[in-house]
Amino acid sequence: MSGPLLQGIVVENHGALFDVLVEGGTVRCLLRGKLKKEKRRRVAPVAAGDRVKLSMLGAGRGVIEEVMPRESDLSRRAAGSVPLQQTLVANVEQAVIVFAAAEPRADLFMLDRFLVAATAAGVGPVICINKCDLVDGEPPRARFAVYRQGGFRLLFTSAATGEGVSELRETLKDRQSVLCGPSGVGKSSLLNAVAPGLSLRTGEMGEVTHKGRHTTSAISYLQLPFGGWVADTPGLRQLGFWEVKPTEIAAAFPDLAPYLGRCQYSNCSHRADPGCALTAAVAAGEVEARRLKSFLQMGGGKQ
Ligand SMILES: Nc1nc2c(ncn2[C@@H]2O[C@H](COP(=O)(O)OP(=O)(O)O)[C@@H](O)[C@H]2O)c(=O)[nH]1
Ligand SMILES: [Mg+2]
Ligand SMILES: [Zn+2]
Repeated sequence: MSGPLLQGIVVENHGALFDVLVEGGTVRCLLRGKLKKEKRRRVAPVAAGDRVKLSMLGAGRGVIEEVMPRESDLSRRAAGSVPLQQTLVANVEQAVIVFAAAEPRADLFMLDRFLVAATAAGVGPVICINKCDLVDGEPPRARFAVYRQGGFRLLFTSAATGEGVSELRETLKDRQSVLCGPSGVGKSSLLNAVAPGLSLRTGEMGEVTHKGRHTTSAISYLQLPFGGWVADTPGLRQLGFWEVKPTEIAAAFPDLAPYLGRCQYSNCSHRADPGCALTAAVAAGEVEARRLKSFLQMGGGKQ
């Protein structure tokens, strides 16, 4: 090792190599061997957003020696038969969950899963419905009303017309965020709209999993010209959970919260049980049947 350790922030991951932004530029780094051994159940001990210490090997090349403790960790279960934790992005405080009003029309069950993942990771969710130019007037707002009533922040945007873009810029300003959601909803287009200098590539296929073939585009952590950082993620078709507890699932369902623990029987399955407070709330029109179904699908009803 030569010289003192430099501090930096991981901005991109290319397989076993990590680009770290330090004062004066980017250093392409390997991991010190001891870091690889530390966490066996992880795909990698370092992810975009991590704050690290590194030593230089030569011009533009270095070795990550140390990873600072994380403030948050948005993880998923990596693809494959062995359960491995894959950190998508570290240290973000906010997740902007992007879905489209149309093309592709938002799958609300998938939106609920993203909300659970963000909430469980301690990352504050903001729901962003993009491509509002493709639908007329109120319908998208009505479709997502349950989320607003539950207390979630909602943005309605169009990268094509600029609708809601200044609101998104305000949301990202001076904060550390991740944009996540399925492929093709306009995440990269929105980032280009808030900060044209980023020049992100759009219209590409994100994560595609065929049998025996798995391509994953890199997650890049970008510095915003108006202050703040944002991670652009490739389309995540599914956010397989990493060890999410039933109480953490419940935290993403504020609309159901007032009824939890109020069923007649403590082992209530919330399906057709007598004295179930949740099914009664659905029957009374106080809770959406679809939200209850989503909650139960994720295993949220378990004691
Ligand atoms: N009509 C319309 N098309 C959009 C909008 N935002 C993105 N697109 C298009 O949707 C496609 C996918 O956009 P992209 O930003 O690559 O999506 P990503 O995969 O979520 O990053 C591209 O062809 C974009 O031009 C929008 O607000 N309205
Ligand atoms: Mg993209
Ligand atoms: Zn019940």
